[in-house]
Amino acid sequence: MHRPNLNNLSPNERTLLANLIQLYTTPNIIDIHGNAVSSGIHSDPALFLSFHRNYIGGLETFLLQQGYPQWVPLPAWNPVEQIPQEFNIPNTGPERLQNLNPNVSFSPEFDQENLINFATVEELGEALIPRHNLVHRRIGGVMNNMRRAPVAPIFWPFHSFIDDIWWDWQRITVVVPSCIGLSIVNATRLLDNCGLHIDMKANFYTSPWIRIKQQKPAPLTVTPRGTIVKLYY
Ligand SMILES: [Cu+2]
Repeated sequence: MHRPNLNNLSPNERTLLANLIQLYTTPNIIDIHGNAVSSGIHSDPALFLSFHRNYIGGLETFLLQQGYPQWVPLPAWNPVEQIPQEFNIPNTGPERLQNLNPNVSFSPEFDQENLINFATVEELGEALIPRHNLVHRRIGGVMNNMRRAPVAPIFWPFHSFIDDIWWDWQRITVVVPSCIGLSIVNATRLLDNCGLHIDMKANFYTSPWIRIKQQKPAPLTVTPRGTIVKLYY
């Protein structure tokens, strides 16, 4: 996790952050989400992640402009914890939040050490969407209105939390580049740059200029950083 926990901020800080979020969420900003929902982003796993990252990015730009770099990246709220009182917004009217304690855990499936079980960003997004939907439903009120959910300030730190899971996954995995046709020396350099290693033993007595014919894992496979790639020539 690289985003600070919303619940570790002081109550005053949370009040200020919630106010800034409300200042940012003009009808135009809400419409961006509404239109994205209409065009189906919640059923496209990869787009679901990238859309919300950009959407949060808009708020982060705003926070920087307003002079609050300490909240970039935006703090995250883990829905296994209570929604803090300062984020109980709206708390009146038909759109008010119904439940501050949705009590939805993303553990252990989405713990760092298990993220490697998701072979592609689509798999990760697909697994995240239903759990994410459950949080929206359990909070209720405007959070259960997919088009208008960003009206609730807690929407933003909640999506920060989801985004952090994706970020972790991106950090521990890498797409294996193709070394086919490269010399051993250039392949080593390329793999090094991606945080991958080369099986040296296989190539120890060979000229470093021999060209690679085959590799394992195959090009474009998602694999943990630090994986040893075997090259054949
Ligand atoms: Cu959402």
